[in-house]
Amino acid sequence: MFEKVLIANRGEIAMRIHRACHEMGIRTVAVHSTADAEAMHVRLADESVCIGPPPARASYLNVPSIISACQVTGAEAIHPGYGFLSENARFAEIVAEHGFTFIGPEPAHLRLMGDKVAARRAMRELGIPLVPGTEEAVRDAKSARAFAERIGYPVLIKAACGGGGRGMKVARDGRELEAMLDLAAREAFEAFGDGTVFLEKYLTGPRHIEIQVLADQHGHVMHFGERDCSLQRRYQKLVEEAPSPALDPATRADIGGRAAEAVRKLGYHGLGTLEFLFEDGAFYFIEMNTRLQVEHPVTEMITGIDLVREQIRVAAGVPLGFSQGDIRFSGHAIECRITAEDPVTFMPRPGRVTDYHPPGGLGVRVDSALYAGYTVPPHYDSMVAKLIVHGSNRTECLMRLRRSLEEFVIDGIPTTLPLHRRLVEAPDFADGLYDIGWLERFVAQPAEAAS
Ligand code: MV4
Repeated sequence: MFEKVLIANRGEIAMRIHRACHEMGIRTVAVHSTADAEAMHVRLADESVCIGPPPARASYLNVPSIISACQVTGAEAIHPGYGFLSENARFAEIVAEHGFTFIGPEPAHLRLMGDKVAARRAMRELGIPLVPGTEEAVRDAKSARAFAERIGYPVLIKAACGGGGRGMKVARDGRELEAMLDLAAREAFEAFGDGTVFLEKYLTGPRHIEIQVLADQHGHVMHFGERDCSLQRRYQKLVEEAPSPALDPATRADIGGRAAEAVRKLGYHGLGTLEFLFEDGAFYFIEMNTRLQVEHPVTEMITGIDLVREQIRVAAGVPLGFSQGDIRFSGHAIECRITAEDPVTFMPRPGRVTDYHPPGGLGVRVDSALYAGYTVPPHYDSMVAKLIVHGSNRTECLMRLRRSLEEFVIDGIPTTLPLHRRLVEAPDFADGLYDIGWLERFVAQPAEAAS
């Protein structure tokens, strides 16, 4: 096992990784920008290195600085967390070229899943169901139109290098499709340096359900069931839960088993998530995430397994110490992402936290790097805390969530806590009756009119 790990991230996820490391007897190195000198992840780590000025490009994405920090501190491995360099194949290669271990999959798998056309091809060949769509990139408007006529409108134009909703456009007929293809390609080129686009049938009211998988370097793969991440707004998830209110145990075992088998055949190592759209009882693969995800705690809460510890162990080459049959799903978990934003306009509102009192008690977990007196810097993501609640069933989980949101105090900056408090009172949420469009409609309602 590693003796020292460098954590190439900040905030709650840097603390989450530190906690896993210390339980395993691994010492930690924090890296930070000048804006984060007072950050909790820096205070908690055994050592810290300043890697640059506030903009992420100059610090948390500064590869030479991060590699140097590894060299001067003698860390053996780098955990990239999520965002930043976590899915950057070139970074993973550079880490390996310098003799360090990247805690994540092989560069080839990062590259494969970063290309959505290639990812679709790989999954199709492995028998994973896909949204009907082009097998190759779109070459010209004429063939695109011919293809769209076959699968039927509306269709979505997606960027091959996109993901997370960036660079998507809906076309309702042939005229719209022709008008939007060039624009989509130009936007994709500007955003990702690659203008490759492809088409998919546009599903209008699906749920977003993802399967957590873990693979070691010895051919063992398992799944940890699903997370329902349908409660999103502008591609930002607000609430996630496990299990999904829409799945039964047989469906879970079936899609989970197929996802794990596909990942085994790919020769993939590490943690991974297969994202699906789920509509009318059918799954359609859209993307695979090759990193630890923000919402991993809901899976930890219902399985009792420390996914970060397992991720570090498999990166070190340790065989998995348990198999699929050992995984027991117990109860229900819900995560609320709390951001430093105006709860109505969602504009980021960084600033100084004057009071901070997280909730506690049985089944309540708060992953956050906040403390009273901390100033949330304006340079990074606005998520300041994750509240994760577990109950023996969904009803108990909801009761506990309502009570925890009541207790939670973050003063000095506006946060989305009031929105979450309103959300837990919504009958549709209580009944688990929502799709990916539900939250957008909910936040558009005035507070008093909310049902
Ligand atoms: C789709 C879709 C409908 N049909 N693909 C958005 C994020 C990116 N990962 C894929 N996304 C979507 N792909 C087809 N063929 C609708 C979405 C989508 C969405 C997906 C998951 C969660 C929330 C969403 C919100 C809007 C659109």
